[in-house]
Amino acid sequence: MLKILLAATLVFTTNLPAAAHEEESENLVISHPWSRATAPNQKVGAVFMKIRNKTDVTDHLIGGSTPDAAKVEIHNHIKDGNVMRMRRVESVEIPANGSVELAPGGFHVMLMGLKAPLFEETVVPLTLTFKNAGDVEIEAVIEAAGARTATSAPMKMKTKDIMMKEGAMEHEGQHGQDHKTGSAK
Ligand SMILES: [Cu+2]
Repeated sequence: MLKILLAATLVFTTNLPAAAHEEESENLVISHPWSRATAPNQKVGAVFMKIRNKTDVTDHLIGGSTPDAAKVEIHNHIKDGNVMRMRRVESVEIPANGSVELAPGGFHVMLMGLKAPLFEETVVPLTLTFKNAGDVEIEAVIEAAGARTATSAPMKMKTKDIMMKEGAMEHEGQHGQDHKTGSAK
């Protein structure tokens, strides 16, 4: 536990570039696109990000594609009684001079028919298609399988970032094990 706290301090001061991962096009800023590592037999993945519209015109995310999956859809989560269900939607509106967050429990970009598992600390290249802005290329960073659930996010993200630091990994003999323990707290 002490080790994790120390490493967390390190992250705040030295790991800013990873946290600030951002793609900027003429019209849009897409901040920290990310997804979760998948199990070998898992055929779908969800990509999350924040999209900011720098223009005076409303835009819409209407689709996308990736070489790593057969198909890309835009989904939302809706509450059906006590159950959260995913539903395909036509588009996500990005207000003029505003932003929208694609996050667990809400809107996401769904990768259908993954051709290979998504491995932690790799990236998925993704082309997003917008009504006004056209195609925007991004790379989603793959985080740990359980990273950032709908209820608790920031601490888990930091725990994961710790593990990306070479120094931290050298100290942790059983990297995977320690990570699970850390995330669960
Ligand atoms: Cu979905």
